[in-house]
Amino acid sequence: MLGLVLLAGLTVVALTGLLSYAAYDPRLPGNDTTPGKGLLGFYLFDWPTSPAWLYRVTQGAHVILGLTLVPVLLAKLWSVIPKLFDWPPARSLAQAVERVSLLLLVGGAGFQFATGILNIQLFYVFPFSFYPAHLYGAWIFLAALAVHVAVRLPAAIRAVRSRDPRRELRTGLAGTRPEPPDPDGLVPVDPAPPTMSRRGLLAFVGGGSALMISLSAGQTLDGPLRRTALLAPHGREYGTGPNDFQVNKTAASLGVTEADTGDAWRLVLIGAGRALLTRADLLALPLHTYALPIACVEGWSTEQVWTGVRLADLARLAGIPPGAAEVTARSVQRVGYFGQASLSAGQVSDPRSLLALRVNGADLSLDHGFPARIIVPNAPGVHNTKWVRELEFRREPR
Ligand SMILES: Nc1nc2c(c(=O)[nH]1)N[C@H]1C(S)=C(S)[C@@H](COP(=O)(O)O)O[C@H]1N2
Ligand SMILES: [Mo]
Repeated sequence: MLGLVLLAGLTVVALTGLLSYAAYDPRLPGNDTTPGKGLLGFYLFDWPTSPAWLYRVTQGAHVILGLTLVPVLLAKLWSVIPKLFDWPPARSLAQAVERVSLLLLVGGAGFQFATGILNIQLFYVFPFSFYPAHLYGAWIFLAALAVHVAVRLPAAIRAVRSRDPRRELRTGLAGTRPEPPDPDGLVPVDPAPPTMSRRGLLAFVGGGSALMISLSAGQTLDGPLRRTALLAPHGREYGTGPNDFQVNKTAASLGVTEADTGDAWRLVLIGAGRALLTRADLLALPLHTYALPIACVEGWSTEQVWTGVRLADLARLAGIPPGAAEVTARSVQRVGYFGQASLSAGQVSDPRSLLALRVNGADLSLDHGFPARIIVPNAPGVHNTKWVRELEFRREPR
């Protein structure tokens, strides 16, 4: 039963994770956090701009569901612990193959959960980059999972069918009997009397999972529910000002100063030619306002009302027709990661894609990217570059 829950849940976690990698658009210059991906990029596609909330849903599901499955995974490992240390390790070639796959399955699950949780908790303690490690780990785990499912699914279905769930839920500790010995040897040969009923185990694990959902979902749903997100590493309460919503990296933490962003700031617009624009020049262009979410890979998200110049208008100004133009946005930021991101022609030509100058009716605060930042519908948060210094438009290679 635990295995079947994990199979369903991890399938969704894996699919949303692979979608997240596609959302990063690693084929565009500078976006590839995993240059050595090789064949693993076979499924990449142009990440759409509609619906605007899609990445919010897929990445929220990835993170919340991952946390929710932690109690299930721990219970599953607990239930097979004696088998993990079986000796001799293999009695036949088939068994040797299965045990190697189990090593990759258990190790892979442990690695994926550990790196994912450390990353969303902002503990960057690993001596390697999260993005490639989590991607390679995913494929190793999925390959081992495929072997495991092929070998074990019939037994799992037989085991679930062998019991009437309603009757099981009515059986307390006194009526709980050990499993009869099984050919796989997962059942102890000489079990001690049970200390917990099966329904007790399910309630314990299910309760743990419910707790994980209730402590994490608030940061994806946002609004008043954000206060319930006790597992969120960022603040749980916003102020009431127009710029009072979650900040990922502050200007100070990246060494972005008033000098970089004050009166001397110019937007360098590169395309057929090269032009410099002041913030006043940008404010004099046609401005548009849209409510769009920021949805971070870490699972948190928040919708705000942005005002700015359409990227499509800036492409035209740069002399490249929108629809054929992709862009690389570079920040004034000199240290840290994520100081630049490239956007596809589809993203540039969406009328809701902005170089935002204002949010919720006020000028952007320095922490939210003043004087100008990118905001694109359905893009992962990391592509909404703050403190933009340069927009380089070029014809999409075809
Ligand atoms: N220059 C720059 N832009 C950046 C980042 C950064 O580190 N540097 N972080 C990105 C990430 S990961 C996210 S989720 C969003 C968050 O935007 P916010 O801090 O305004 O909420 O900004 C993006 N823009
Ligand atoms: Mo992010």
